[in-house]
This record gives sequence, C-alpha cells and structure tokens, in this order.
Amino acid sequence: MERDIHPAVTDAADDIAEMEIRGAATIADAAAAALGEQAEASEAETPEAFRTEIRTAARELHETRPTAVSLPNALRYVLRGMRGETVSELRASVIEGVVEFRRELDHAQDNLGQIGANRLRDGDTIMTHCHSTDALSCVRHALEDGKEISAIVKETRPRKQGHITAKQLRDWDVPVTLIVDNAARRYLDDTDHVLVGADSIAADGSVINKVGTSGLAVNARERGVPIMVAAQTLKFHPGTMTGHTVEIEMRDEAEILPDDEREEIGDVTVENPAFDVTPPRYVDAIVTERGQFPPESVVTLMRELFGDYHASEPWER
Ligand code: RUB
Repeated sequence: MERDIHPAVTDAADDIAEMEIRGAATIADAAAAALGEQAEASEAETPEAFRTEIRTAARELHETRPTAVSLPNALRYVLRGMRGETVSELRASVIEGVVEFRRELDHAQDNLGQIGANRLRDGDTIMTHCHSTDALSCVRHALEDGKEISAIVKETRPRKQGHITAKQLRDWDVPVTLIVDNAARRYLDDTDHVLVGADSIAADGSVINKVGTSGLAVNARERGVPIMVAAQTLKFHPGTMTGHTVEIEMRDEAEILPDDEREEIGDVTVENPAFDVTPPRYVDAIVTERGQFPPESVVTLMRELFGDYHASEPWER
C-alpha cells in the first residue's frame, strides 16, 4: 500500500532517479538507510503487514536505476536478514541488517583502498573517468602511505562527474589536470594507471561502468597503460552467473541536447546510454576488499559469495 511508504524511501528513490544521489556505493548506502527508516517508522500491526511494507519499499528503491547492481545487492542483504515472529523482532532485524550492511560497505571500501594503493607508486599519475568512491579510496590510501600522486581527470560528459572527482582530489592536495573526454588518448602518454570504478562486474569479468570507460580501456591498452578497476564485491552481479545480461540505463535525451538547442538543429535521434561494457581482456586488475583479481577469475569468488543466489528476488514476492 503506497500510503505506508515512508517519505525517507520516496525521497531516496527520487534522489537516486534524479542522480542527486549517485555512484554505485553511495546509492546502495542510501537505499539501505531508507529501508532502515521505513522499518523504524513502520506502524504495521501484523508481521505480514510489516514484511509487505518493507518489500514494497525495497521495490520502490529498486525501480530507480537499473545498472548498478549494488542497489539490488544492498536490498537483498537487508531483506534476507529480516526475521522474527513479531513486528518488533522483524523491525529489529531490519535495523540491525542496515547497520551491518553500511558498516561492511565502509570496511570494504577501506580495505580495497589499501589493496589498490599498493599498485600505485610514488610519483604516479592516474587517469580517472566519472566519479568513483571505490577508486578514490585507493588514491586516499596511497596518499596516506606518503606517496605523491597526480591525476588527469576526464570531464565525463554529459553530467560532468569528473568535476566531483577533481574537487575531491584537490581537497586532498592532489595536482589535477582536467581534460575533455576526447583528449584522453593524447594524455595517456602521461599516465601510469587508468583508475576507474564499476557499477556492475559480470561473471566473465566484464566491467560495466560510466559510458566511455570501454573506449578509454581500449586506448589505454594500445598505449600500454594498465587499467585498474576498483570495485568492492558489492558490485558483483549474481544474475550474470546464470546468463542474465546487465541492463544499460538510457537517460533523458535532454542531458545531451536541451530542447531549445534541439529546435535549432531539427529532427535528430539522440541516444544517451549512461554506461558501457568493457570486455575483460582490456582490464588488468579488479581490486576488491578480498584482494585483487584478474577479471577472468572473479567468477570463482562470485560462486563463493552468491552460491545460494536465486533469480527471484525477496522484493518480488
Ligand atoms: C557512476 C559511475 C561510477 C560507479 C562506481 O555513474 O559510473 O564509476 O558507480 O562508483 P553515475 P562508486 O554518476 O551515473 O551514478 O565507486 O562510488 O561505487
């Protein structure tokens, strides 16, 4: 029942859809927190009503953006931990699950940051695409280890998430060179590592990340620059183990061509995919909180993590 959904859930869902909240890890964190608020504020009188309410909230959060698997993985984590005979037991289990999930997310990002930092040498220059908190965790740890790191930051059209990356790096006193996306190949000659995040990692080691990542990876390989993907295991996509593909979000045409400019140009088709797929052969390492892996071997870890995965999700019931 729509009216039982807490404003914290509808607000989080709107913010995720509008990209006020964005980036795979941040989306997962916000969705889990919203489920926690739903549980806390629930006025359900029966265990069944409570379960229905939490599932409905989870469904609303799930329907916001399709590509970052961290979102359904977060919801699944909390819903699988929901247990108890009474409303108060159920409530406590959801709240506890949310706290645990958010703590693990922080730990995972911190651990992978330390592992990724070991790949960066003092004096290295990285090239970034979009804004990834997992990737930035590697930089933060490298800086804490006393290494000097410089960054070439791709602007990342159309939403310019590169500006967020540039600001964060400048806050850490990292020298930043901001470039338009099309200049990336030229600046790869000055780059020691391409460092990006991921929205989803498929079972074959393909990396789904902000559109433009695959072209960058192909160019980097041609230039002999290693490509490192920082992605906690929350980004592993269990559905791909059973042959499902990752849906690529298509965003509003107006992000590329505002209505007034469109009138001037005339009738054109505009396509605005938000993400693309980088095949595993262009990726040197996937850095997770469990260690770094060649992309072809992530499937082993995925089986270990999602052995009991079933296609039907808890919020679909
Ligand atoms: C964000 C994006 C990021 C990943 C990883 O796209 O592609 O690289 O989500 O981010 P958008 P993180 O801006 O469209 O959400 O490491 O923070 O999870």
